[in-house]
Amino acid sequence: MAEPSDRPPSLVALSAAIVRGDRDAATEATRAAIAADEPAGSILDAATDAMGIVGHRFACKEIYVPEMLIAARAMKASMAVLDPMLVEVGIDPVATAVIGTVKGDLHDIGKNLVATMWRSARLRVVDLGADVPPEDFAAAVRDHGARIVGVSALLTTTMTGMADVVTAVREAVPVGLRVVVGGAPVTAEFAAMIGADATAPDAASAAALVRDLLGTDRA
Ligand code: B1M
Repeated sequence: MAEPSDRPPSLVALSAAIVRGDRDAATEATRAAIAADEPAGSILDAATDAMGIVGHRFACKEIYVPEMLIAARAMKASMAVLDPMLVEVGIDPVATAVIGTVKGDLHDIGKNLVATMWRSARLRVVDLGADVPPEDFAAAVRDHGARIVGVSALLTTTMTGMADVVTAVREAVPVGLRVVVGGAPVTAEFAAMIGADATAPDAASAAALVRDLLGTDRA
């Protein structure tokens, strides 16, 4: 991965646009990066790093929630342009996955990236959105015949709610359902403690993980 200082101009422009929350400039820079044949992974890295800078500034009280929100909108605008590059449309999905962000948690950018990477891994993905109560996860895995359920959390205060999701989905589908949890505060120890099957640190690893869990080449 290129160090931020070595990045080509379109990716530097993309990061800067996201950090200052300029949606139009973020869209434009993403298009420029694609036109310049930058790999999708590099574009994703530049955008994700920008959100890291935003988080750091928030933690240092240099910016507040409204600025974080407009940065998130700029990131989403960029991802909307990048999405088709990340998703290789699978003709025959190998399985269905349900994904959502845990109750009380509004962070959905990372979850959306995982959903995109899972689609690229030939899963049919039912995205429940953010702030999803355990019973909605349970109903969705049952109704859609899901083999994978993904639960995301970004807050230390909401990650504990993942345990309730694990309980609820295992009651709904006692056999054959694989539970994947993730998000910045989630560790392998925590995942094991709440009875999840696995965790992944980022969206690309989450796609590799489902390949392993489902035992498929491309899934
Ligand atoms: Co908030 N926020 N936020 N925020 N926010 C963080 C998470 C924080 C670390 C910022 C900070 O203090 N430095 C901090 C959490 C501290 C903590 O709990 N330890 C924080 C806080 C405190 C809050 C509020 C409480 C602030 C307040 O109101 N005072 C509040 C909570 C609201 C709520 O949820 N109830 C809040 C609100 C918001 C916004 C709504 C303004 C906005 C979210 C908008 C949105 O998502 N639509 C926001 C944002 C943007 C952030 C930061 C800046 C960026 C998050 C992000 O999108 N990152 C974040 C700081 C940071 O992350 N450095 C911060 C980019 C994204 C690609 O990464 O989401 O980590 P990430 O996803 C990765 C991996 O984690 C992983 O793969 C993804 C892609 O590679 N992954 C999975 C994620 N889910 C996965 C699931 C998997 C597997 C992997 O399997 C299923």
